[in-house]
Amino acid sequence: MKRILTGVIATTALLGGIASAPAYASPAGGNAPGRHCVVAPGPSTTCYDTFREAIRQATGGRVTEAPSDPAVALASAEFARDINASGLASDGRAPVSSIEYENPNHNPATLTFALGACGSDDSWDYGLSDIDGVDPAWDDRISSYQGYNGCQVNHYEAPGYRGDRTGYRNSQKDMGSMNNKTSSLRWR
Ligand SMILES: [Ca+2]
Ligand SMILES: [Ca+2]
Repeated sequence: MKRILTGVIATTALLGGIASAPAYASPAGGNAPGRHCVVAPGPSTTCYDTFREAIRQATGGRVTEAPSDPAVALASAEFARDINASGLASDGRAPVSSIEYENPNHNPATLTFALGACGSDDSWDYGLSDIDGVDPAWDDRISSYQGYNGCQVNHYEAPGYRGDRTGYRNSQKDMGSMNNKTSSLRWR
């Protein structure tokens, strides 16, 4: 099933079975650089002061002891195991699909997409056609990323999955020519 996040139009029909995910409040001016933001189905974006709190919220309280430094978390096999294991729970909450980072090498500000796990085939599972719809502060800002729960991520230069792209990958510490260009994304 494909789920499309337009950023401005979100209906329960579009979101199917994950519409029952816990409600996340909309940000109230919480998109300043340096924050740790979580995108849940809806879509809704909520930002937190610390990476640990963002991960706690993104995993529905299942991962409470994430390292406070995102780069340290990304280097931790235990953290990856915890994030993937948290996606196995069938409580209606969407598992973490990927974590996107402001700078290369997985730091310091983060944007966690908790849209769901990904299937094993080559068709895409989730799409965000314009990152402005969830957080304009993140347009042309992503510089590294890591997929979880079976997800590979494709990053596109322009809205609507157009322009240059990274191709579907599980992780990049350095996005090369796509550094600071992402305006739309797909997960598979
Ligand atoms: Ca950047
Ligand atoms: Ca762009």
